[in-house]
Amino acid sequence: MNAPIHHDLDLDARYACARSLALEAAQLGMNFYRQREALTVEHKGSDRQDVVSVADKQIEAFIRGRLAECFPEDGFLGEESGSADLRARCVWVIDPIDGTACFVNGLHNWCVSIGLLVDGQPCIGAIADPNHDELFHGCQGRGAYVNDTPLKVSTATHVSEGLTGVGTFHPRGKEHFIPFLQKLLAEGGMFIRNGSGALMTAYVAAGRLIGYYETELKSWDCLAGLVLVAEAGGVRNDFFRNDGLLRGNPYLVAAPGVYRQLAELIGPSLDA
Ligand code: 2AM
Ligand code: CA
Repeated sequence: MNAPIHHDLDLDARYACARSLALEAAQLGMNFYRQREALTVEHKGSDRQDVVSVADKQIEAFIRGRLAECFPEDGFLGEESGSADLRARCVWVIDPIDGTACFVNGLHNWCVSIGLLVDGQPCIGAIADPNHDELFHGCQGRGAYVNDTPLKVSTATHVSEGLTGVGTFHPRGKEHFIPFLQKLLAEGGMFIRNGSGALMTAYVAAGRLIGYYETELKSWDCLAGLVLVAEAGGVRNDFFRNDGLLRGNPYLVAAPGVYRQLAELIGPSLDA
């Protein structure tokens, strides 16, 4: 399917902005990260594993403010500050820090994720990982890159040929996690969990992981990465069904040669 070309929208300006803003926000994140002992960490709701710090909130405010200045007509959805104008043609979907639990515990797997939906479709993505000097970015119809290197998904045809990213969290869906791991191992597969859905999605696009399954994910964790996966030749499940943009859903992205096998190992809960 040919990608729609949005001649009437300035996608060049939005793509450039997504990349530079992700890099700037990631540097802000690094300033907090180097002084993380001083951060007050709060828990979201009743899940003691779901954490947030002043860094998440300040970085989101920075990104949101800049986007409102540059593209006042665009909508916005962020993990920490909620949404505005979701009916706009262009809606930014951002996570100021994806991998917050890693961030507050001094583990280097976190990033800033900035995605753009155009007419409801993932169109632009920028994921900045300042600990590894990697900026993953892509735009519908124009390819996906890490820094200047093009991304391509793995050529694997069986789960035993590479690593599969996984993740789960407490409030919903964790009962599907162990059964999946058992089946993956029985097939000779192997799993890895790095704590950042955006980075694991980018790693699928880069062919570093053959696939990535999360029992439940939020849209701000994956929207930017979905652009990269599509542009790099990967496949995803129907993540946006049942109001997935706002509520989240089970999530699978993979190289085309292993997508079906992974979906079968997960079973019907993937698209329930
Ligand atoms: P976060 O760091 O932005 O919270 C890791 O498996 C992934 O799970 C991360 O992308 C993490 O995002 C996400 N995650 C953590 N808590 C979550 C929750 N309550 N709902 C959905 N995803 C969550
Ligand atoms: Ca976050």
